[in-house]
Amino acid sequence: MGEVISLQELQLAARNHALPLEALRWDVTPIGLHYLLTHYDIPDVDVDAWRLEVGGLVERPLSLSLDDIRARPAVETAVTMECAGNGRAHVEPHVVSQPWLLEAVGTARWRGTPVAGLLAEAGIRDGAVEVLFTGLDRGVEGGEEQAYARSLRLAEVLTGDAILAYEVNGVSLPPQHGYPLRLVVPGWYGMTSVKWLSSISVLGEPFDGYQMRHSYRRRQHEDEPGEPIARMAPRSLMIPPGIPEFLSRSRIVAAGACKLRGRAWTGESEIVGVDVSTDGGATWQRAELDDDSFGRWAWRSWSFIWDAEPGDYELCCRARDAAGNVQPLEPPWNVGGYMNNAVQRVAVSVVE
Ligand SMILES: Nc1nc2c(c(=O)[nH]1)N[C@H]1C(S)=C(S)[C@@H](COP(=O)(O)O)O[C@H]1N2
Ligand SMILES: [Mo]
Repeated sequence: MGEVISLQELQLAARNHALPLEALRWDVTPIGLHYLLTHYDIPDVDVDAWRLEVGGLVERPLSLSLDDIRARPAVETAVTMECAGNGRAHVEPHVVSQPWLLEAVGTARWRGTPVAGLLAEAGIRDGAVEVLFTGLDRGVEGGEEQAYARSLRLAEVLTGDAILAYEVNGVSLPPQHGYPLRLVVPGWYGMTSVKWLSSISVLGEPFDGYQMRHSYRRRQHEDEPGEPIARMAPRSLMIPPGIPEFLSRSRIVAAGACKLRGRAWTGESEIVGVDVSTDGGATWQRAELDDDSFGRWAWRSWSFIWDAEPGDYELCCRARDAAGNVQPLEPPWNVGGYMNNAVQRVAVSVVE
């Protein structure tokens, strides 16, 4: 941990907190412990005046109050959400932005109405290719004043499980998570799930706003277009065992059988296994993967019994998916420091 983080990065980190790793113990993250990422300010919303405008290439434009949306067919989905910048502070050379280490993730039960149903009611017109979701929050980024806005391919919206959520874990959305209404796109990195939604617009051309054209692309040089970031790559995390040393957060564990527990997720295919290493990734053993009990879009729990003998160790875990992807040992680099799913490393001293 020798990298230098600036006061500007600390300012971002203080506003946008991560999941304390011990909170991996809950299947559904208590909402105050779910990670948070807000590019600009949390907007001040007068819910009586607020409307969701649905327009663009539709037969019947809609203007809906929160009560109108709450009266629609409802679904509740447990969704693991992760920021695309998770892991950024570990990439070299250093990328300046929100300096996530590895815990920008959480799982929540989002309740709302399916986006596909709302669009079917509005009626999609010929020539539609994308759906644009715009938030109420405004700021300046890359020199451009903008409202936070992201688009999705029409087919993705019509065939996917995206919802317009007004509740999380059984309560109204808290201000920081998008009150009164947000988009939640299961399986995708968090930037897709636009908070404080104000409008949905069906477009005949791909949207080229800042958050699509410039941010959230994987590229090796500033001047190349790169690949848009979409679904979450496979990743696993463990609850650090034992107790922490205050400053380094390295762990002290009593010798004997130690049950390691964690979570694994992906937005691309399916997690098929998790491996654990006690020697920094030189050798691996299979962990026990639990049954997927809270749905297709939520993380899976895993455990591993470690016979801990006195000494110093570096624990690692790695997830494998059905397509044969496995978490790398070293952080991949790109301009934005996105999608770093390199294995977690936990320094542990085992004592008698
Ligand atoms: N309107 C708006 N939506 C937004 C953002 C934002 O800054 N403004 N941040 C995005 C990013 S980058 C992430 S990772 C997720 C974080 O959601 P959370 O804060 O509810 O965890 O929200 C996304 N939706
Ligand atoms: Mo993010």
